[in-house]
Amino acid sequence: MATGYVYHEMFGWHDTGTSGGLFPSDPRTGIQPLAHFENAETKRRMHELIVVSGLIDQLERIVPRHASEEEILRVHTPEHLARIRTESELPKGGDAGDGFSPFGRGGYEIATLAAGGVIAAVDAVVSGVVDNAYALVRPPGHHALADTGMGFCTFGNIAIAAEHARAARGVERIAIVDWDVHHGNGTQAAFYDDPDVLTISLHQDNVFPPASGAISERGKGAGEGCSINVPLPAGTGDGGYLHAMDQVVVTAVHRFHPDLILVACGFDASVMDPLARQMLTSSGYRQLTQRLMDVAQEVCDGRIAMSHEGGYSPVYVPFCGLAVIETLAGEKSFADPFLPIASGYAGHDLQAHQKAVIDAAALLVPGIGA
Ligand code: 3YP
Ligand code: ZN
Repeated sequence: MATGYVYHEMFGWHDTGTSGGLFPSDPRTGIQPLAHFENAETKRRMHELIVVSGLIDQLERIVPRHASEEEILRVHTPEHLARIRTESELPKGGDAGDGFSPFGRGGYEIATLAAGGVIAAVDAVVSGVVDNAYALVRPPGHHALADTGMGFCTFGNIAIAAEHARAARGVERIAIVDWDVHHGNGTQAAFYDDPDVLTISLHQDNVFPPASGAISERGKGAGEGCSINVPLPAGTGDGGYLHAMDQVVVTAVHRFHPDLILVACGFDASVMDPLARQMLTSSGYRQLTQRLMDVAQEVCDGRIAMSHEGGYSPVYVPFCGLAVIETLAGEKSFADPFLPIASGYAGHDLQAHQKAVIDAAALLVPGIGA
């Protein structure tokens, strides 16, 4: 079993600057400068733990490349690409679209390396060079829409990689599972009317984007039934997430029978995250990954490529990331030192109000391809 791994130091150079966490700092309104939430450290520290733990020696290193204009334009408008490219030339860079998503000078090239890094991971999986792969990239991608970036995302890395798999590698059916705590609206929008791409987003109910990711968003036209949303209540822990995985994701993937599974892997559903209120532990992430691998083995010869999205706890993301990649690779190294505390929180077992949402989402599964 071989697991591919994409990382490049350049991803740490994506410069979101100082801000009041989310907003541009402004002393006149009391917003003191600090690092932007989406700064290099969570991801850089995850990479360094992968190296220091020795896991790196068990992985197939995949070198990222830049996505081409043609590849980006399969998902984005020429105007969006041109605007990012133009702002990238400015001395202080620009913003991907919503004012929350700053990038520094040269940010265009880092964003194309992120999208191309996910493409490289997908190529390695589809060609059989590796069994599965993890792309640890920045900036993230799942919020980006055809004509704008948003929510820290510049280009839709996963959507671009999925389109590449179909256009250049002959892959026909793709399931995209998004367990970032925020709704994967951009990925969903890219394939909303497409019956050959199933998108499933598990997210905290109504966090970001506002009013996005309701259970009623189910796809349209030929793609009706092929978008599934599971808006989990705040406070959902390992038990609730595993129930959603078993009742919705695994059954949906079985029914859809994809040739490839892509994962928008955010670690902001972790119990330590400052931007959301879910309770996943590294053990939860480990089990989610294992269950997805089991269904992937049944339907698509185990082909899974994951792409890093959010996750803002610089101390905990590395251990959650290690758990996911160890599982992909069938390895085990350092124990998560936080686990005794994190798994001791009350409420990890499935709660009735969580089950109600998950059971409602499970009713959508027979609508896939119906
Ligand atoms: C974007 C602005 C407020 C919340 C933030 C979410 C970014 C993220 O992790 N998306 O997956
Ligand atoms: Zn997120």
